[in-house]
Amino acid sequence: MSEIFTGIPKIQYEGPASKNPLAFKFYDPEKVVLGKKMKEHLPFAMAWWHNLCAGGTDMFGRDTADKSFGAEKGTMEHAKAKVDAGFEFMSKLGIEYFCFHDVDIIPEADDIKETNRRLDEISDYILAKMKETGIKCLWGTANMFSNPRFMNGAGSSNSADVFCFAAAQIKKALDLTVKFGGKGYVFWGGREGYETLLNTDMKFEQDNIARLMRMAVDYGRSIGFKGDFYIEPKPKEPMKHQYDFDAATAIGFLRQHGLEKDFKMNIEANHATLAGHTFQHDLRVSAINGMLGSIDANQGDYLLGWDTDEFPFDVYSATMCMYEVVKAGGLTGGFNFDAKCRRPSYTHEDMFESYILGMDTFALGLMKAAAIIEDGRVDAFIKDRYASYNSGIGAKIVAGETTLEELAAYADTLGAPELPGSGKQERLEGIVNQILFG
Ligand code: XUL
Ligand code: CO
Repeated sequence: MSEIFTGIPKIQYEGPASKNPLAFKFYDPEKVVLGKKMKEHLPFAMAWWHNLCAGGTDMFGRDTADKSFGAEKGTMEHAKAKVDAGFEFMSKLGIEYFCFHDVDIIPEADDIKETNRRLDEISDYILAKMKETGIKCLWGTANMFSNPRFMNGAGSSNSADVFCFAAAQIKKALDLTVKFGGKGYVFWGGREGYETLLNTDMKFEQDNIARLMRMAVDYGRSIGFKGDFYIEPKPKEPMKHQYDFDAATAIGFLRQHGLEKDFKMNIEANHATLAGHTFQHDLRVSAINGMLGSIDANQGDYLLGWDTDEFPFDVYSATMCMYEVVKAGGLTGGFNFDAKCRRPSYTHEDMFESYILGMDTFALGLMKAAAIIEDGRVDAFIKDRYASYNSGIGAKIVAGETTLEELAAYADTLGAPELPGSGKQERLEGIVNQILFG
């Protein structure tokens, strides 16, 4: 098989002073941070769809990037060329995982039996490449939002036939995920939501989504899938409202339906910001509920109200992300670059430079988060802020050893209580800046 990305070498770490665009400035896979190698802190994954399929099409114009990789699009030869390109790409960057939707890896046929036959053929081809290179699968999923049949969602569709179609796709995507030894299986509820409540039975739709997820768990476990199922929350786009609005909503849904033991969150930065949260917020919500599973690493544009899926370059946000991940003891999943080059960045070289940007940003984030933790001032401040609960009446509250009457009697003895102490936000922000740039 001949080289596809000719002229692009294996990407090496050259250090912060390097001016070579095709080198890592900060991502040094073997460097030890907080007792662990960078590559172990940061299991990066390539998103098949953006990197190997998307050509820059937007609502106003067709592809700018050529992703044919020397084959005719829409054919199985093209599907195989994408596999060749993908594995060369990951090998050159030292990326150890990939993520995929069923329809990313083959041209979908009209008949699902033929689609599944093509999936069998391509998955044999992918598996051989995995064995040859040691590259692994982070997670798989079924695309249940692009085909017109899913215009009203999959589990939330008004049509039982569409629901069955979704079940069939999930079954096959789970088969493939198990075949690849994938660590996770993702539900991104692309159209699981509504455009208007005038035509929507919200409770029925949500119960049906839970039924589909329960069947997926039962089937997955029956074929030996031991990994995590993930919900990837997103508040809107393509639908006006999506049921997996944010981490808190999705976790509540899972608990309501008894699915919380099998599921974790796959948190995407740009989805969290669309929900009106910071990336860090949704990571924290997931972590404190024991459900921080995996991350779709990207970023949005604060001036735009949609999912721009940009490669992450915001070191501040990546730092706070890595602070959450390190504090949570790491991810069971990894960091999937659910990101695409900007439309005018249409060359093969841009594909590499985008990943270098993303990987360097998270390497910086990791090192800066480690520095914040090692510095200790932020963590010490938080601990001290709640010190009134360490003894006396505070300790009784935490231990559950008091009553509202006792607390009211205690309050009677206080006169005017002292103010709760300065939050010192500006001091803490200054500490973070000092650590990032000092
Ligand atoms: C869409 C999105 C998806 C999921 C997988 O916003 O993030 O690509 O990650 O279906
Ligand atoms: Co995503």
